[in-house]
Amino acid sequence: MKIYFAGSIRGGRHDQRFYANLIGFLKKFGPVLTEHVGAPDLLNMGESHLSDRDIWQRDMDWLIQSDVVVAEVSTPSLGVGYELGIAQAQKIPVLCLYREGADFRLSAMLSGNTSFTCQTYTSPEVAFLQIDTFLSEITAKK
Ligand code: 6K6
Repeated sequence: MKIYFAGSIRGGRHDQRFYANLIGFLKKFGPVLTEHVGAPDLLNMGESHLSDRDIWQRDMDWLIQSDVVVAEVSTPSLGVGYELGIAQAQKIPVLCLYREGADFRLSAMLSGNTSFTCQTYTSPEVAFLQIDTFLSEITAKK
């Protein structure tokens, strides 16, 4: 199962360490194509060796070949919202994880979207359990 993990980059990196934890957990289920989203050195400046056009092309190639998208959506990000719209158009199952008490309210475009599974978590363990449940259901349907 190819997994596309989406998390904020230019939207803000304060959840980066948790993204890395989530990616580590997701790797038990299959390759995570976007492992760099959890990298501590990505910072807000970007991957300097790639142009924005190269980044977009690479990410779109990965997104359309992925079997599932898992997004951490506590930090609002234009890029993550865009990726989720593409995933919906491609009929790729999407799990959105939102931290209870996050600084921003989750967009109704995600929480009100019946094509997405949106879960609120209170601890990393709860988020892991939600991932486990979601991916097991996807696997069972195949
Ligand atoms: C890194 C840091 C700043 O700019 C970058 C460029 N590098 C990116 N590398 C890989 N994926 C990216 C990059 N920028 C955006 N994305 C994709 O959009 C990721 O898959 C994230 O899920 C999402 C983040 O979007 P923004 O709007 O928060 O940057």
